[in-house]
Amino acid sequence: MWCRTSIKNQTMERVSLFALLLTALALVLVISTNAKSAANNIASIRRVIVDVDAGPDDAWAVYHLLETPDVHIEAISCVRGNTNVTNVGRNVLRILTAVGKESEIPVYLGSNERLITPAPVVDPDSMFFGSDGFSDVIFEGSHPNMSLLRSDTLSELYKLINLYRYEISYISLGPLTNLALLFKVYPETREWIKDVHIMGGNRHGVGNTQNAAEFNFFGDPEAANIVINNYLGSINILPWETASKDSLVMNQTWRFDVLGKTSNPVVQILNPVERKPLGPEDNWMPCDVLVAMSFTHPELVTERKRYRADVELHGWLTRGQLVLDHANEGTGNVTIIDNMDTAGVVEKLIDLASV
Ligand SMILES: *[C@@H]1O[C@H](CO)[C@@H](O)[C@H](O)[C@H]1NC(C)=O
Ligand SMILES: *[C@@H]1O[C@H](CO)[C@@H](O)[C@H](O)[C@H]1NC(C)=O
Ligand SMILES: *[C@@H]1O[C@H](CO)[C@@H](O)[C@H](O)[C@H]1NC(C)=O
Ligand SMILES: *[C@@H]1O[C@H](CO)[C@@H](O)[C@H](O)[C@H]1NC(C)=O
Ligand SMILES: [Ca+2]
Repeated sequence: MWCRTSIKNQTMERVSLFALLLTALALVLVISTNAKSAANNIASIRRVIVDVDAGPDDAWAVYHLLETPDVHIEAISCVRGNTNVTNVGRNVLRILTAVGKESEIPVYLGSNERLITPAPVVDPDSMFFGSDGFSDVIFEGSHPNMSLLRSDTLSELYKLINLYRYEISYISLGPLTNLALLFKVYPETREWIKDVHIMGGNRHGVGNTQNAAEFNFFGDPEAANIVINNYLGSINILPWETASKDSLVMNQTWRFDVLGKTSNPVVQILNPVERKPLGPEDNWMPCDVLVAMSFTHPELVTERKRYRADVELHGWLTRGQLVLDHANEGTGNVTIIDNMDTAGVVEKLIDLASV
């Protein structure tokens, strides 16, 4: 609203108008410099949602992402896999608490069951990482604060993906149930997620859970099928055959006497968890951290090929198998990571353990 003013007031107004202009100019300068540096920051920050069934290898992956300066973990979502979702949440909090980030990064409890068919009944104590996913190791000191675990999972993940459209990478290190649910409940997310990185599936039909199925894909075959058939961008998959390559598994001497000899609090937690399930001849396979590193340092990937891909749901012997269209190699939105630079991976692991 405009008011009438006296002549005296008009002089004063001119003076203050000049001051106002100067202030405005200064403000514009400040804002534009800030906006520029903010824009630089935004361009260099890589936002991720990490979906885990932790598992010590998930823990290594989360820790690597936490310690990578240009990566920001927007949320961690838990899914049943190595153990039930409550235990997964506890294991994630144990790692975050060890580095003082438990209040900084939201941890969501996701699905505790397959989408459609019931999972085969398994004795929890027969699981590779024990009934609690951390080899049932008894830890000294305080317990993680379980009240930090949140259950408004899908709606909160959707809010993040909507807020940062085309900016968030989704890194999936367990069964794909949460991401499949997200695609079905919030179909826009099929487009808005920047890219998807998956540990799971197989390249040559080599299984580790069934003859032809890998653990994470067999954990929820329908979910894997939904993700691969509905996502509109590109999917990077590090399959079981790559994770179990001789050049990418490490012997126990190296794992515990070299990598493990550190006061780093996360490595201190993971040492007993990883030692317990290994037999004398077994090697250490850090599957999930390979996926995390292929995301943070794509230059470590030395061999990759593109395919159209699908997941077998009906096979009598092959349910859960990742099936590649070999005849059309080089086209399709699924990139299979076939190999990584071992020396580079080892160097990054040593850097991480010595933080
Ligand atoms: C997970 O298993 C633990 C026992 O290991 C149990 O206390 C908890 O209630 C279970 N959570 C769910 C969601 O089944
Ligand atoms: C546990 O977390 C809840 C939720 O953030 C918080 O209110 C509570 O104070 C925490 N408890 C402890 C012992 O830190
Ligand atoms: C591959 O992704 C593009 C968008 O990046 C999409 O238009 C296309 O339909 C996808 N192709 C397949 C086979 O999913
Ligand atoms: C274990 O791996 C390290 C590093 O690759 C190697 O130097 C060492 O000889 C290996 N030890 C055994 C017992 O295989
Ligand atoms: Ca995992």
